[in-house]
Amino acid sequence: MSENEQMSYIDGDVEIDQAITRKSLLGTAQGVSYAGVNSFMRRKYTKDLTGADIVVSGIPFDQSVTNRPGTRFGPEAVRRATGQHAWGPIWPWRFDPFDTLAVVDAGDCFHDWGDSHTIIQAIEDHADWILNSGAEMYTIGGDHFIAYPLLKAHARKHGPLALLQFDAHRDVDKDDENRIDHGSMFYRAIKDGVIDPKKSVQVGIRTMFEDERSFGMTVIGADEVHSSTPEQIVSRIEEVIGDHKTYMTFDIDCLDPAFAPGTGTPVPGGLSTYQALAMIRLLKNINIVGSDIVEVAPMYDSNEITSNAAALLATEYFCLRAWQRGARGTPMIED
Ligand SMILES: [Mn+2]
Repeated sequence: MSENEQMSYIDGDVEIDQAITRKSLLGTAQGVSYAGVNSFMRRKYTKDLTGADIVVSGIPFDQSVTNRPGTRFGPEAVRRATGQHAWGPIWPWRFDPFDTLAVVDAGDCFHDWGDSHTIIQAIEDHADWILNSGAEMYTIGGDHFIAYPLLKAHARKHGPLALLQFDAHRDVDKDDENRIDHGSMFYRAIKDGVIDPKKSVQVGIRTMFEDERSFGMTVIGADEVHSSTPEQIVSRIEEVIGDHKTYMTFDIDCLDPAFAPGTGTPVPGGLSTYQALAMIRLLKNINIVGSDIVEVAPMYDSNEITSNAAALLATEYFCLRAWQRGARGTPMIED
């Protein structure tokens, strides 16, 4: 190989390892889906956030779960699964969201695994670093507790937020501040004033909680999702949230275990992947300022069904955000 050919590997337009070889933050080059340096949708893997519109990062924390652990492996698995969707234009949007949005993968948040109580500060510091760069965050969990420090950091920047939560569980158990539990953090978020419950919607719920008060939130059960169209559910979401700044959190256990077996607290009777994708696709009027996807636990997965679903839900989110910033698809060519 000549010196010039070797140099082409650092010019960025190669078919493997774009996570470390790409120069532009925009665009998607063809690449192999099964090999190479792992990064979200083959975006640049870097701690340099300059010029990024949205920063993807992982929070591999799973020490607050009530049932099966393992979501510490979620970020790695979801990143790997996105490789099979990073080919350019995305159906049915018909555009590449990364032609519009500059997105980098900033790697994972570090915390001391021997001291769970440092997780709140570690995530807040990590989130502040990203949000202070001017970029938005997209976070891959990790168990759902991570949403609490993420919401705190987002509320510092934006004020009290509307929460749009896709989940089998409401996660509003009353708790004191010494506990780290993935079933109580939205109670804490309400109590702390970081989310506005009257502007918040929980979708896909199918479990009871100790205290069945709504705390002012709008609760849309899985049964209602099944007996409605995605359009009907999204118009209810719009009625509640209006143009309020919104944080969207997606617990993969919102999906039925048939569609997402790889999670810690699966609950049958949930949404299909299609129902969730269709709703995200319709959130065009929601003023989203940050989002996450949590609770993917790859060791309970089967044939990567769950990480693949999470990868496509994330991809759909980026298409939605690109559309909100003006991206439009090219029409199908008539012959
Ligand atoms: Mn859940």
